[in-house]
Order: sequence, then structure tokens, then C-alpha cells
Amino acid sequence: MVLLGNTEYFKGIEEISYEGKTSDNPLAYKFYNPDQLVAGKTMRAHFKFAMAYWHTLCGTGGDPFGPGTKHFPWSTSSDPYRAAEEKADAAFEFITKMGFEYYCFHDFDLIDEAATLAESEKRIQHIVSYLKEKQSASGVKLLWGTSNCFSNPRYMNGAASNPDFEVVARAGAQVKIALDATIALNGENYVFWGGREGYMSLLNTNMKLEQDNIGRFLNMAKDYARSQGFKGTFFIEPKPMEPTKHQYDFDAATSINTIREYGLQDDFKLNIEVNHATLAQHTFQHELQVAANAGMLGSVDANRGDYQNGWDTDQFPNNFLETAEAMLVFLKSGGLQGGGINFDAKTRRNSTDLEDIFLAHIGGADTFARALLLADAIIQKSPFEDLLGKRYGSFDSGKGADFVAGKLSLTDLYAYANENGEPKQTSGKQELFENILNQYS
Ligand code: XLS
Ligand code: NI
Ligand code: NI
Repeated sequence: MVLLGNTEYFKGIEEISYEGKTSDNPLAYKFYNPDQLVAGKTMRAHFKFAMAYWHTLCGTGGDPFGPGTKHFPWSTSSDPYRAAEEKADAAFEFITKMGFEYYCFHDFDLIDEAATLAESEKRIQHIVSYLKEKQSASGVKLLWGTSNCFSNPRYMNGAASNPDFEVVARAGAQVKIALDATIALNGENYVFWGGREGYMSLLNTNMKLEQDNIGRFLNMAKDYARSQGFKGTFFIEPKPMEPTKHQYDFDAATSINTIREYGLQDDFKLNIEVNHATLAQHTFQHELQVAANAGMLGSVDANRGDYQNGWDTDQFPNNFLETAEAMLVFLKSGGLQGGGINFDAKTRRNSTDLEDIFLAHIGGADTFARALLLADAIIQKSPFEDLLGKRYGSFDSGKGADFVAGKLSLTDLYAYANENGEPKQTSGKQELFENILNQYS
């Protein structure tokens, strides 16, 4: 059902439906078939696709070299309350026309921040009750909320890691209000992305105090949300740099350490973003695997970087072969715990038609769907799993199995090696694995 506000913003675009690979309709899904079962679950349930409020409704294409290029027909009112309602109308029209079920926001994506904390809170409360009505009328849900503690100049030295307690407290107040909003909207999760939680120079930084303060801050936020009845999961979203030179939650492994060091492992998991993985010199699938190994694969921010530069370009995903490698990890680790696939991605600065926002999300959803189908076929039909099993077969029986069971000592290894001579050479067969990926695509 398409839910409209007073105005229809995306005129001429109807609900996007699945038409299959042979369709030439650019405004149709070619691979994302929401009700299709893959590995025992519908595609809709596997992915829980979400629209990111900030890029889709707020990002007009400005960059360090020039202003925005996109003339969005919403948020035109000079009254911040009305402008926010228009944006919410556009958001829900878009989400329902896409056939998505979820959205994600930062507090001040929803409505402009005011001059005082009290007025800002009033604004948030107003738009939250407006969104609440839109959610119950449409069935659209909140995947996660977060607070923007990085754009306002007051956060130039960080938020929870700020060297000044005044700013730390201000960030705490903002997070409390964002948690209240998330809880009021039945948000399923809450994200912490520490945009400026890091440093530019170690010369002026007390790293230990800053990191301990982040640990205290996250515990306070968790305790408060739980006291208010929040049952969802908290996610840390790792990113190595940008805007800071060095961000504390550098990558999945580093963030898992943060979670464990500050005793947050029962409440926190990770939100893995593709372009953040590549900025950290990892692949997306590497980060998913690290998170899954720790039981912390919570959610995904879907996008991609650019092979020729190192920025967080937040492009929509379009490489299904690469994404299939990630979907292998996804399927084999049982999917996401609590989260979904949030398109933290933006159309290019010169993609100025409103239609482009649809085309981009369709492409992203189709890329994930095609990749999921490929990964499932590889697991179910190809020799892939057998080959992988064989590669580690020496641990299945004999001394190898004893080793895995923790029954051997170093002197046992010594004795075994002495008896058995030089190990035989065994190929890793990487090219064969790569060929299978191609063959089943
Ligand atoms: C920025 C991050 C941000 C988070 C939410 O690079 O991806 O958008 O997802 O604060
Ligand atoms: Ni990002
Ligand atoms: Ni993100």
C-alpha cells in the first residue's frame, strides 16, 4: 500500500515490483523478489532493507568544492516543523513505493537542530509523534536510530571522547533524547558511529582517558535505554578514519575489543559498512567474518567505495560477484542478529533526477539479491563446501582432531613431526574457488 501525505513527491513512480531478469523496465526489480524463499527464509526477511534518512532525504550533493545540486521538493517550508513533516511525508512515500519495510535516522536528519537543547528536544518530540502515526499507517518500522554527534561545531574535538567534560555532558543529553526517540518509535536497534571519536594528533591527546570515557559513556547509554524498556541491540559501527585521522573504532576487531574491554558484550554487536571496511584496508567479507566469529554480526550499512581513491564515497552497491563473497559469510553465519541492510549510500552529485534515487536503491537491492542467490547456489550445489572441508580435513581425525580438542601439548607436536617427516605440499586452490564463483553466477 502506498501511503501519501498531502503532496505526492515522486510523481509518476508507482510501487516497484519484481519483474525478473528479462524485464527492461528500469523501475522494476530484476533479482529482488521479496517473497522468494532462499535458504529457508524470504529475501525480505534475510535483508530487512532500510532507507537511510540522511542520504536519501537530506543529501543534496554538496562537496568540498561546491554546493548541493539537487533540488528536493520537500523541506521547502521556512517553518522547521512543517519542513520536517514534508520530509517525513517524502520518506514514507519513498519507502513504501520501494516496498521496503525499514528506515534509519540520525536525530537531526528528522528535523533541524534548534539554538537550544530544550527547543531541539521539543522539535524531536514533535516529529517523533508525526512519524509514529506514519509508521502505524504504513507498517514501516525503524531499524535503528542514532544521534549526530559529529556535525555541530561543538563536537570538533569529539563527543564522548571530548577533552572537555562540558561537551561530553552535552553529547550525553543528545544521546538521551535520541534514545527516547528511538524507543518511542519502537526502534529495533541503536547505533553508535564515532565520527569524531578519535584524534588528529597524539601530541595533544590523552588516548587512555578518551577511550575510557567512551566506555563509560556507552555503558551509561545502555543502562539508561534498558531502564526505559529498550529491548533492542546496540551496534558500534567501525570506521578507521574520516573525519578524524584516526578513529578509535577502527575496524571490526578493534571495536570488538572496545565492546569486551568495557563489558558491553551482552548488549552490543557491530554494524559493518562496506566502504568503512575497504577504508580500513579490509574487504567487506573480512569484516563480516570477524564480526560473525565473535557472535557480533548485527547489521550492515550497504554501499561501496571507489577502487581508484580512498574516500568514503558511499556509492550504491553494484558488484554482485564481490557481494556474493560477503553473502557466503552472511549465509554461513546465520545472517544478521537483529539488524538489516541499510543503504548508507548516495546517488552521485550529478544524478539529479528524483527517479535516480529509486534506480539507485533498486540496483542496490538487486545486487544483494543476486549475490544471495549465487551464494546459496554455491553452498547448495557446487563442490565448494566439499573442497573447503577437504582443505581442513587433517583436523577431522587422528592427531589433528586431538589437537582441535585441546588434547595435545607442544611436545606431542614435536614427537609427531619427528615421526612424520617433512609435510607434503598442498595447494590452496584459490583459482578453483574463484572459478566456481564465476561458474554459478
Ligand atoms: C559515516 C557513517 C554514518 C553512520 C551513522 O561514515 O556511515 O553515516 O552510518 O552515523
Ligand atoms: Ni560511512
Ligand atoms: Ni554508516
